[in-house]
Amino acid sequence: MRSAIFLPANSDIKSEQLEARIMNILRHRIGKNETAAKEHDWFASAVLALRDEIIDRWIESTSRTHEAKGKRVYYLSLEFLIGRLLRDALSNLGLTKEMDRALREHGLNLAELEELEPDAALGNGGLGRLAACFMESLASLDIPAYGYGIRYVNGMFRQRIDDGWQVELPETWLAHGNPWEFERRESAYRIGFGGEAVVTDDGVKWVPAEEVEATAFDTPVVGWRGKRVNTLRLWSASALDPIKLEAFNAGDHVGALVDVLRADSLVRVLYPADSSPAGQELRLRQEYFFTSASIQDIVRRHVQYHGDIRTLPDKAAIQLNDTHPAVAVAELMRLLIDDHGLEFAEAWDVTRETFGYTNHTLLPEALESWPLPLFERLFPRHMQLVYQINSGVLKQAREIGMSWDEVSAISLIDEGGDRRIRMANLAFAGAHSVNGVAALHTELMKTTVFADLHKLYPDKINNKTNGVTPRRWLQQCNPGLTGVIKEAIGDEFLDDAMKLSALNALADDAALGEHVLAVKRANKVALADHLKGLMGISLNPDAMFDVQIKRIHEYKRQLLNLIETVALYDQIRSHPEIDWVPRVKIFGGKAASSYHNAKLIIKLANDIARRVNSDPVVGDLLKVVFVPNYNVSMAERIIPASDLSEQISTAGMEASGTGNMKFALNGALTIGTLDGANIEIMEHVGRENIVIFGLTAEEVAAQRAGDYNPREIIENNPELRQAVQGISSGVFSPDDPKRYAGLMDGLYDSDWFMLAADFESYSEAQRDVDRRWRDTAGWQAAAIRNIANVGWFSSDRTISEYARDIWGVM
Ligand code: B1N
Repeated sequence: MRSAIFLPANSDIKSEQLEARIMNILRHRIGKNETAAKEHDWFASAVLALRDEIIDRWIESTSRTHEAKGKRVYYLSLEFLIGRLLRDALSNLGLTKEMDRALREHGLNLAELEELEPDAALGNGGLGRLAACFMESLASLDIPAYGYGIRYVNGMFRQRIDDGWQVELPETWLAHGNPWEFERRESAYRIGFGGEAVVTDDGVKWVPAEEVEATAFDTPVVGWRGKRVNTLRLWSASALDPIKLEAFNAGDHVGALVDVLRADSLVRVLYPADSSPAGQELRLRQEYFFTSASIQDIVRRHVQYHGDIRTLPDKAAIQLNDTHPAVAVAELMRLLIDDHGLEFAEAWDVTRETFGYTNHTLLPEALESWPLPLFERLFPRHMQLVYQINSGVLKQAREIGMSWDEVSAISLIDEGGDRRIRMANLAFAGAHSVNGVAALHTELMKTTVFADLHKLYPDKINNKTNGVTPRRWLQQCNPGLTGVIKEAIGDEFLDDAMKLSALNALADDAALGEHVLAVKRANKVALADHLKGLMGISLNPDAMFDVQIKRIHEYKRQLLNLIETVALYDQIRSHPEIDWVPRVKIFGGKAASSYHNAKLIIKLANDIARRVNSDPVVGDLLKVVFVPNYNVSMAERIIPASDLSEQISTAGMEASGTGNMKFALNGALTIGTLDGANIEIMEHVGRENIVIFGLTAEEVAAQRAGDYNPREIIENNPELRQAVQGISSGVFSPDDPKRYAGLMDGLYDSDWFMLAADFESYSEAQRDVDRRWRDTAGWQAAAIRNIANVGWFSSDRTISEYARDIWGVM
């Protein structure tokens, strides 16, 4: 329900009004006139002018929820990969044209100003980007919600490629200030660490040894058509006593500032690790810092508006985005028992009814666990509560007759070797819902990592297949395609992505096919221009743009793609007379700073690119590009310009993937394994409109358990053998011939990620892609069928399911 007190959704504020506002802000808030204004001043003025528009709706959304005494959703996430906001906010408010016109009056270009906005990269990859898509869908579906996270000063590092190697540089996204955020000094909380739990007359109290202050910074999140504006609340840290005067006066000028440094370190930098734990104390402190601030904020708001803390589950649904905020379970228990006087059993009921937990990975190395002594030292009171929770859980397990092995698998404490707290078990026990992010992933949760917990709590695990917001990932990043779709089927799909299915009836329509093709070509030309400027490389827009952009990780198998690229290169050189389909192989992605093999794979991509791109025999038939500093904004350029989407993880290892959905929505065909959401994409677009290859998850498990022999496979496949030997012997690294010997030895000796097993099937699938490409009309029809049938992967659908099944807000 849109309230009418402010502007209607597709605002007809004239661009003159917007312009007047911009000029007023430039003069009175920025303090400049037109002659003195630099481009950043114009950018800030444009954002602030738009922000005024947003604030009215923001206040209105909040008061509407207050009046209705409605239930709110709280999404706790250590990562929010939101990217740029200007285009998103303009588009969702229907003010793009108005802003464009307003700026033109002063000789400015909106698209150019948009480029000045830094990416807010407060996340690593899929998990953080999912949180951002969810925030947008929550607002679009008019669900009252807060996102809670950390206001990192340095988000994801900037990647430079030096001589083919990744170099990490700090990203200073706040350098020019952040016009989107509001500091809320009134919303500040004390966050404790260390000390001890003391028994007092009215129960146990935690007396921390250190405390820092968490202060809220709020960013408005504008939903589609401006329906609702929600809040992304990010916490910053400061010292309670910024300068220890005693120390300062005694001449210890550095020591006097130690508290400031300690607080600052909590929000200084995002851990750049995707799908792997950073087992450092600072990480655990970060997790607790933002979790405690968020839970305190939620509890305070509840008591203020609803009085009785026992009704919390009626008014608050808290979703834990992976285990990073799982300490929330113990923190809420502590507040309920120690501050609000609830009995343990009652507090436990309130806690479980309030929390939901989403699991995003089954990779064993990614499951968070903390050494018990560390946890106990930082959180002595929480440790007591974890023990108490655990004894209840284990008692239940024994009561239903579980074996000793099962009981110890369920325990919140891993007793093997050094004792550790298992955060996934804590989250599982402390939540009423535990969900996976794609159907296969959810089934694997039940049969592998969570099998024993699932036996004890058979009603908790449920599936919520991921989704992406079609506003950012179709309308904003691909206005050309959006226009063509509108012309073909009208504009209902703008409000309901399922309506894209009307395109099915037109999939073989030659005129539509040509329009889609023309838009794709224009997007490819635009990308080629951009990459020419960025890297000096010339790309042929008529070649197939074959793209793998995502974090660099062995399980995602960029190496499989690279080896196949080398095999193709060898074939083209042996048979230059064949009419090969010209391809541009585009790679992009960051490697965790400490991930040796991932960094080596980046170097290999660059070494292959250098060799292939300068080979005159190959010419335009094959180009290899490693795009530096892949981020959200780069994805928005690359995806609309892609023909082929590489989703080739070892089956069973990619929990869902979300890039896969974005490509299909923009009319790329997928070459992929039966992994994560690829399976569901196949089910939606039809088996004929996707290229599937490789082992299934079950087959991967069987091979690993059996006598998998990669050496034999490599030696018996001449193409694979030649490619692997070439790389291994230094064909692509003449300056250091042994550079890749170890990486290739790993394939012969263990090949955990099953590259050898899947190579033949992958390379056949690639030749199948070539055949399809030659049939332009057939390719276009398949592309249209992809667009038509992936509306289901809108995060609006995902969020509706969470709202209905987990949160009880719809
Ligand atoms: O979460 C995405 C999925 O689409 C991807 O398949 C999945 O790999 C990704 C620790 C993670 N899982 N786990 C993480 C990120 C950071 C970190 O410190 C783990 N990311 C995923 C959304 O569901």
